[in-house]
Amino acid sequence: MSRTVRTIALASAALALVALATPSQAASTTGALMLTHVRPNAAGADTRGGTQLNLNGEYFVIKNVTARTVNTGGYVPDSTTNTYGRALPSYNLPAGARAYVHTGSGRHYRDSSGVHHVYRGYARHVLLNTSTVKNPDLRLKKPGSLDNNTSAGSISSCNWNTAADGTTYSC
Ligand SMILES: [Ca+2]
Ligand SMILES: [Ca+2]
Ligand SMILES: [Ca+2]
Repeated sequence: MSRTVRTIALASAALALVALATPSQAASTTGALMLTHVRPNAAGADTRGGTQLNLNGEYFVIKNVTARTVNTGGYVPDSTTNTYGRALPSYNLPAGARAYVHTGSGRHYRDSSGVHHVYRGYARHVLLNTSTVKNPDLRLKKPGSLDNNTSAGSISSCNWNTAADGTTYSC
């Protein structure tokens, strides 16, 4: 075995070990914020008589993985099936903290268990309940990125396929 072949073989063995040790659903990020969970299908009926219901029951969860406060303003959630992903509102998320990013309207706040809540202000549900065509279904992109359904600017992603009613999925 030549040195090159042996080096490649060792590298492959090391990669195989890493693959075994890493859960397939582990959330990850290359930036300051990470998508950790998603609830694409709000509990109960989504609409009734043309009225959108429980918009804030549809959400995703982000975590500040850094040791400093990060302002969420400008980060772009890009659903890969549409192009109306407005940037996140300005909100100071403390180091290590998590925030539920709700689809509907409300006043951003920190709840009694220390989890934060941020509101996107949509008047309709925006995360597909069934999304089996695209992978991932949602990307979080760094500020200044476009909602153009490509990976450009992506720091973290989430895929769910078919989302059951009122069920939260790990990213
Ligand atoms: Ca939905
Ligand atoms: Ca529902
Ligand atoms: Ca999109």
